[in-house]
Amino acid sequence: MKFKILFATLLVAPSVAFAQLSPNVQTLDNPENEPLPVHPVPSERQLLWNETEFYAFFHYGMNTYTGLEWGNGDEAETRFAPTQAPDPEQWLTAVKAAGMKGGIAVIKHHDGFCLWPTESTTHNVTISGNEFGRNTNIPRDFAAAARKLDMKYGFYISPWDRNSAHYGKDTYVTDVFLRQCAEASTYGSDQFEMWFDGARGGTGYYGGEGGSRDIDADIYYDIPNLRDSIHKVMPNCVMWGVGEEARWIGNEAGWAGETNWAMGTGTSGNMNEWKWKPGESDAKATSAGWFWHEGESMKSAERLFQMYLETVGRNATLILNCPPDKRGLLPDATVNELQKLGTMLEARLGEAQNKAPQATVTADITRQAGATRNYEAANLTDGNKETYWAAPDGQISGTITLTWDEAQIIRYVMLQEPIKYGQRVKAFTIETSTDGETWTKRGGNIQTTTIGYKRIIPLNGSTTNSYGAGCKAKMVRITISDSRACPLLSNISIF
Ligand code: FUL
Repeated sequence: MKFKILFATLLVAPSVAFAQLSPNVQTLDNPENEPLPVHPVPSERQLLWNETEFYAFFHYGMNTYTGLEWGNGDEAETRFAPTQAPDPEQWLTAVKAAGMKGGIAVIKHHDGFCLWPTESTTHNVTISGNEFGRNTNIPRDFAAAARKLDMKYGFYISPWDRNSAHYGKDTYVTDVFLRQCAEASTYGSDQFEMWFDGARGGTGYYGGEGGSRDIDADIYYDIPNLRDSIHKVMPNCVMWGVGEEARWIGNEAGWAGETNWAMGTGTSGNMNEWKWKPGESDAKATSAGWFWHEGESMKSAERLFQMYLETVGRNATLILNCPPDKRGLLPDATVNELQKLGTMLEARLGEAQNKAPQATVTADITRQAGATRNYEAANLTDGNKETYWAAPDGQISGTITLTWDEAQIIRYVMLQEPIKYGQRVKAFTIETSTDGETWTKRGGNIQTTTIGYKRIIPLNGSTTNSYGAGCKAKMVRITISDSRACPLLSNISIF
């Protein structure tokens, strides 16, 4: 009997004691001592998508010439008559100067007019009003320009089609809509996002029949099938909106919640949702509609910078609409303001301004290193997105301190979590000190709750007037006080 008990104790006890004493020790099945992910986690394509951060929306088409925002579908093709050759390279060059990494071009809006020579409908550029119109092929030229400029690109193809006689019938999905998606993909299988908005039908021309046609989007468009087909051809293409791989941020005013989870819906998401659905904020750079309108003006670079802080700086992506005019070009005022925005972003948040790499970085706790990688605080400022600082398992807090030899004037702190392990941090604070003894909390009343892919905190607590005089600091202390599992950070930048 005694022998039996001893044997059982020997068998069980060592592993229990071992686990209690050093929970982070490398094990055979986890030689790198990597932290476990907290679910949900993003797919590979969602990770790549998030890195695009800031990109443009180009609403151009029949509405540019009719002055409408939602064409009825009965507009004569001849009304599409650009006064010059539409030039997507000019569009993308201008937004690249603003710091954008890509763009999405509307190639068919709700009015159904297709901006390429499609086989799916006669309502397209081939019978438009002039030579410039008839030679237009936006998906072809947009994809080519993006590749030339080393930018990402995607298309907006409206599922709702107010022109088509087939709309509301099965033939629309198979013979018109899916065909259009397939045709668009022939201009390149490297689209990073396709934008399918939620418009579910309503009144329209419908081949002359008129009336109202309403559908249930999920069932009618056979979304799971569409998503699978798209991924087969374009493995890195995120299906926005009805595709459920990225979500609408809940407003068109260019802001996300200060708390913003990559799960759930709306401005703030929901920590407890099971699906990874990061927020995208669609907003207008101009004063009127999504399409170009006579007399509209461009928002100021300062206002757009604020939008950037309130979207990209709050764990969302920003898709900023810049509508081409009747020439098929971005107006000069748009090009100029975009250039100013780019200069402003470089001066305020450009890598050359980052003061974190010159600081010494320490953490109060650090996860034990694995066979070939460590989780030290120095990983936070090494400019490598694959390395990160990690706390040991079982910890839900941690403090990181950056110290410079000389005091610095600073205005913004940028934080990033390595989101392939899930979004984890629930609360943090930022403090500065000039002597290491007295600490001042920064960020005013901004809720320092979530971080996610990227969070930018203006230290003066204002997104409308964030630049200001800055604050003097010899040290910055970031304290994570709550997290869904041991906290991880991949980057700290300080400007
Ligand atoms: C919405 C559309 O109805 C608007 O016209 C615009 O294209 C916007 C970006 O998406 O769903």
